[in-house]
Amino acid sequence: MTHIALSDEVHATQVLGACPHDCPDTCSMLTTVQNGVAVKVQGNPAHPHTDGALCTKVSRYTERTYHPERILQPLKRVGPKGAGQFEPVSWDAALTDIAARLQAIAARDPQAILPYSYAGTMGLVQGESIAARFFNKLGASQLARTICAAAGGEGLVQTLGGKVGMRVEFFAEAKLILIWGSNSIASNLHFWRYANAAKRAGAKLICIDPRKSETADKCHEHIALLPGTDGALALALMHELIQNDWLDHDYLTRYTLGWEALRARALTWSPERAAAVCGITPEQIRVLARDYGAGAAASSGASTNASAQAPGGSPAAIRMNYGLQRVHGGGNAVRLIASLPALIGAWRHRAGGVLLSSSGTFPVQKAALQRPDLLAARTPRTVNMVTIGNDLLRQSSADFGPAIEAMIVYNSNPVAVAPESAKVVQGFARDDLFTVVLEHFQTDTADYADYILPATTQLEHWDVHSSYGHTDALLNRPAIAPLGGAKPNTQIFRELAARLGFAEPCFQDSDEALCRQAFGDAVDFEVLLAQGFATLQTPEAPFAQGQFPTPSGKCEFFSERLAKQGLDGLPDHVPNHEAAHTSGDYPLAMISPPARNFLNSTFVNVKSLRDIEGEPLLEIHPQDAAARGIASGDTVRVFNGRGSHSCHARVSERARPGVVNGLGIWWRKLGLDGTNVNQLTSQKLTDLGHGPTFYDCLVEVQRV
Ligand SMILES: Nc1nc2c(c(=O)[nH]1)N[C@H]1C(S)=C(S)[C@@H](COP(=O)(O)OP(=O)(O)OC[C@H]3O[C@@H](n4cnc5c(=O)[nH]c(N)nc54)[C@H](O)[C@@H]3O)O[C@H]1N2
Ligand SMILES: Nc1nc2c(c(=O)[nH]1)N[C@H]1C(S)=C(S)[C@@H](COP(=O)(O)OP(=O)(O)OC[C@H]3O[C@@H](n4cnc5c(=O)[nH]c(N)nc54)[C@H](O)[C@@H]3O)O[C@H]1N2
Ligand SMILES: [Mo]
Repeated sequence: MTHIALSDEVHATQVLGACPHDCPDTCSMLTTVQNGVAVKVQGNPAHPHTDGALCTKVSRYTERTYHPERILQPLKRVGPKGAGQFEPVSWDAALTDIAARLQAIAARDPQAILPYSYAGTMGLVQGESIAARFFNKLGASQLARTICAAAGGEGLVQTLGGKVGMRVEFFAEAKLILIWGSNSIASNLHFWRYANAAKRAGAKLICIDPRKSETADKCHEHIALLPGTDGALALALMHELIQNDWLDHDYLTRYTLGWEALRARALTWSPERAAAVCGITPEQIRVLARDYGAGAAASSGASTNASAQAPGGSPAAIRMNYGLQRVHGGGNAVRLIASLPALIGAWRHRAGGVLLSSSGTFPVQKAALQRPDLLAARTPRTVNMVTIGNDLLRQSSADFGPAIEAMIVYNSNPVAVAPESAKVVQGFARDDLFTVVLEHFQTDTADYADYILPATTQLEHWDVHSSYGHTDALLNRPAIAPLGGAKPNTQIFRELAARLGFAEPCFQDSDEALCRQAFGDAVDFEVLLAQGFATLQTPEAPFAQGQFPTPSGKCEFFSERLAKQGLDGLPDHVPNHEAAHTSGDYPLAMISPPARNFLNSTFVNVKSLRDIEGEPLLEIHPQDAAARGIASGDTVRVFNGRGSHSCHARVSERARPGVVNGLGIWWRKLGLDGTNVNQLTSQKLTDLGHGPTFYDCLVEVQRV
């Protein structure tokens, strides 16, 4: 904490914090506090990845924190479920009643209680620490937290051995960057800085994305493939690398597993075959392969002594993001793309390789934070958060276990973000479901709560953060006292634990103590206290000489672990559940990627940001619009067998023919007809990891 004298009268303090949001950038934040009021948040100039700049939305964090609609006292439902009618109650009355209700259910079967949380805050303390201890001690159902990254994460684990990859700062030295399934300018702005530096130094940037995004605008080339066809594209790239011998044979021999089998499969994927699947031209694939293979082969080739730094080399780097794995074959697609750098030996350079997530680099002491030992001998069932729509509607059965009777929601807004909203809403509307929502605002989910409990924001509590886009740990100190009656998630679960008679001392751990437990001795807490961040010591080119954290230590093209599960050990192109052009009724593929000024459904209620986004829109290509008599600004109905969602059309070449883009994730109640895009998405799962398939969704569009 530093004290700065603004004038003789006003004394301001600057408090070091961390942006809590679900974004790869995990910025270091500086909050200026005057007389106990946070007046400004800004990026910490001393943190290299943040470089003194926050994104537009988080710059408005004080507007969000002091929002007149912040929930600052416990609320109890007085109207019908979903009507959003509540009256204030005391903390004591709320917690006593909640504890009694949970105790009564737990006495029959604690698995009828389900926690539902995701990454409203990415903090390790306000996320799964005391909360996890509480649900473990209770013996509640476990939640599979799959809604974002499960398929891609599993793809990385099976191929590279973990959620690991290039260090983000070295993208600045790459000569070729493939930005694959990522709108970096919108969702990974601080990576874009490095990509832009590379571009200024002469690197070529290629964007692979069905949508002509803001990022595609700024790249040299844009390959607008159909959603869910990335695996086919990667296989055809391999085909070309093989045919032209743009391969690092030495790297393949020493550091990979299953090359012969992968080679044989790739040779069945000619550019012509893949182009027909991807909805692009064979020539686009050939040019991409030449850029990727020929440039890199020129520098590393089959040489055995290429150094990790490779001065003068032409390292090729791939920035994948999670956009490409929200389809049936997302896991396999990530496996194939993560395999590419090994073919050309790109890993030999620190500026070569691939990055999807760096989160596996962090030494998070999960067991210390979450205390699975509190389960004792019990092994509760696991419920997948993606299928909450179906699961809330399931009866007790031998197969499923007890019907869900209570949900405790924190750090998440499932009514807006989970797929197939009609079912999610029907489930949350059940009169026999007891729902508690810990929130800052009366979200779509909070509308269905029996109790809403006011939670603190990042300015009001302690936390520590890992990152999935860089390799620095961060600390967040509270800048201001909790507003009104708000309490940190941790404190709410401590008080519930006390009322349920949970006597273990771990329920008394303070937030600061939890911050210290999160990384154990692996991160120097004094450094975190002093500068707000601590850089992990990791190799510059982690896989220059193999050493992948897989069972074999090699890049596993073939995964024995998958084969043992009865799956294909070798990655392949897995077509969408709802492949475009196959269904007469719903001929358009809809994707619903993030809007730049929202963070999932967070910030949608911040007026200044909503004003920038305008209103829920569907981007549709001029051809598809003309065929339906649709003009920009028309109200359209987007529909399929799961539901219907109305919004305004934007006729735009940002959409490719055959694909419409419904940028998300709006609050349902702020939409035209009380729905959002998830009214249309399905609960079908991915090939690996049991993840969601938000972008594997066929629709039809009609002018209203
Ligand atoms: N401003 C902002 N930033 C965010 C978020 C947000 O909502 N708003 N969300 C955060 C979250 S939760 C996450 S998980 C991260 C990463 O979140 P991601 O969703 O990966 O975010 P993007 O980087 O925008 O990548 C999505 C891109 O993938 C494209 N895409 C869709 N389908 C396909 C496909 O089949 N193939 C390919 N190649 N591309 C496809 C979309 O058009 C879009 O441009 O971003 C985080 N950052
Ligand atoms: N159609 C479609 N659906 C999608 C996606 C998509 O691209 N398209 N993206 C998916 C992805 S990648 C993700 S990650 C999920 C995101 O889904 P969620 O993780 O549910 O994310 P948010 O919608 O941002 O909701 C987080 C909520 O947590 C609250 N919150 C924040 N901090 C705290 C805190 O400290 N305490 C408490 N109690 N609450 C807090 C916020 O106010 C907010 O309402 O959505 C998924 N849904
Ligand atoms: Mo996400």
